[in-house]
Amino acid sequence: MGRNIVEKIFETHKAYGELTPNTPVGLRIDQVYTQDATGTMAWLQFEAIGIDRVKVPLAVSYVDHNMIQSNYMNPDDHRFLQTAAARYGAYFSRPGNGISHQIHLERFAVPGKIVLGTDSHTPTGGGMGMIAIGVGGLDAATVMAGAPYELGMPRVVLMKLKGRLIRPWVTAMDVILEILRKLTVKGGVGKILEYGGPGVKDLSVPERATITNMGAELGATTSVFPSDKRTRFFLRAQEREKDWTELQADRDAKYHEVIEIDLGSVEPMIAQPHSPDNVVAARELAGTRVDQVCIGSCTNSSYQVLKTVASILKGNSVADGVSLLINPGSKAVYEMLSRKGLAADMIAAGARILECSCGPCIGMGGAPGTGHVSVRSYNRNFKGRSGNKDSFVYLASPVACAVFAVKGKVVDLQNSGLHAEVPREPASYLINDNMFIPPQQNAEKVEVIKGPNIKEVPVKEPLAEKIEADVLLKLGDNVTTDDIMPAGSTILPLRSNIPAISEYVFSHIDNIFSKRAEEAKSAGGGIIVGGENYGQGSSREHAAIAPMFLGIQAVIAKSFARIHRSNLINFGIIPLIFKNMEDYGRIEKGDRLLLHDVKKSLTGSQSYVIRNLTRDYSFEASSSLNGREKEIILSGGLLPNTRKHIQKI
Ligand code: MIC
Ligand code: SF4
Repeated sequence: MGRNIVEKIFETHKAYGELTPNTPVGLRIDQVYTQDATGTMAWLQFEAIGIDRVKVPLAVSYVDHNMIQSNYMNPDDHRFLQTAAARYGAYFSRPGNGISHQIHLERFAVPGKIVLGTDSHTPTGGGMGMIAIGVGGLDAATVMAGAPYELGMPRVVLMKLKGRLIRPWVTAMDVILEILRKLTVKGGVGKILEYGGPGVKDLSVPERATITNMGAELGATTSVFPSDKRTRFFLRAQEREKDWTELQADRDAKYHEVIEIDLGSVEPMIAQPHSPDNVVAARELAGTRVDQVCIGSCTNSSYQVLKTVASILKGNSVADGVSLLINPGSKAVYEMLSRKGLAADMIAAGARILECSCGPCIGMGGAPGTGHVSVRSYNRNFKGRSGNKDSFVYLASPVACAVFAVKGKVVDLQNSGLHAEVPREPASYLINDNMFIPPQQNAEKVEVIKGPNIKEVPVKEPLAEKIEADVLLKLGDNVTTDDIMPAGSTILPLRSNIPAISEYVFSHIDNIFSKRAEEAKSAGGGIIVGGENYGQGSSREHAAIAPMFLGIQAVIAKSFARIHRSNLINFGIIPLIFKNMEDYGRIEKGDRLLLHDVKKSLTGSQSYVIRNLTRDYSFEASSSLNGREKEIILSGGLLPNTRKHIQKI
């Protein structure tokens, strides 16, 4: 029987399990990478597991998020990550090299391999024909310690492309925005999107990577393209042709679902505040005033697309009311733009060029002003993520962003009167790996240096038989990890210090939440109630560790996003699902809930009877933990559980 690409890669990496949807499958992993904002925890956890050297063939530690050095915390973390990489056998990508996903695609991604990254946009590597999955730091640490990676087998959807993009005005970003419009932020949950069809050959590897990167916003486990002539072309241009292998689905491959997209009918799109799936055609918003424009990030930083941006800016000026920020995704791309005089065209137009890092995408500088409209070629526009919850963030292609920056407003691109060069993929890239420090040999003597802001990883007390606690917060659908554990330049530097960062849990929603949770601790802790897709967005495990630290005992929701669900389990919090969705409506903030026989229910039917003591009724919730997940919860989390297994070896 014919196989699709996902099956082909999973079969060659299978450690145990079956490729049947929803059943657990263990995979042997080829590559793991971390970024600084999640990486400090991941490496502290790796250290706590007690293994001497990483056991995967390739590990890379990137620094790209926490780049503003307004005090000692971020540079201390950078030094910690550098020394940990040297001590434990990982490459270290120095600050300045660029954004993990962009550089990994350029220098390390290999068709047919499996990579895990401690960041939800790791699927960028899917553009290279690899299975690239975002995970929490502790999952990455256990895999680096030698364990297989286990996940519930996703369903595979064929995204069948036909036709060609109408360049230069329509880009890969518009394709993924159109897909988000169709499928929504929940549309990919439990699925891998496999791209195929005749339209694939119209897209270069960087264009494919834009699409797979932002597949994260669909909630998909990952997205993957075939590896073909265009993949070979990109690898040759990166002087890595030896890494190329062809990878295609068989003609008679089977899929759980097929979605067709005609590239020729895609037009310039825009996502409106405050969700990446709130998408309309850009021309529908023509005339909307723009105050800020940001171009770059891990989604849209290829040389070819930034070259097109430069061609639009050349000889023009950024409009009076607009501030244009550009954060190129990699040093290599930035250097090429500079050497070809294209960065000069951007600067001349009035662009503020930022360093090669995440920057404004995660509120690390570049926050918009009050009531301001910011249009960004990034992937997320959740409320407050920019650093200002009183601003309005839209998402559009880099080409659209450049036009809006010059015009000072949203316009119909085709009739803007501006010229844009049709993008052409370069046949050779500038290669200079001087910002990578390769793994060190004889590393036993390397001292791992920890600054005063780096604190131990807390561990939960073992699961109790009874949970009696107050509902501290009741939330709606699609709560993001940015809502749970906000980022931004003040909070991000606290990523290595759980007691300190815990003070900011849910702070954008309820600024005394952490105080209330601390107070509730002595009365049994707290419970959070959520709607559908709870915990969508990033992979930050801080959205689980910090609530755990504040005494949150359980989250009851209608459904959970994949990475956040794993993170909750990894830190000993049971993700409970309402059996009857109407029961969601009956609970109020402040209600006191009682769960009896928690362990018995967990090891038995996974059905829990919950008594609402305040309103005097009972309802049922369930958990859908597999054998391994149950064991993790019973041990008080993945860290104690992994230690137990390692001691047995
Ligand atoms: C994001 O885009 O939200 C982040 C910041 O890159 C996160 C990781 C983090 O919170 O450190 C992600 O996407 O996983
Ligand atoms: Fe960085 Fe933004 Fe990409 Fe996250 S989405 S990795 S913050 S550039």
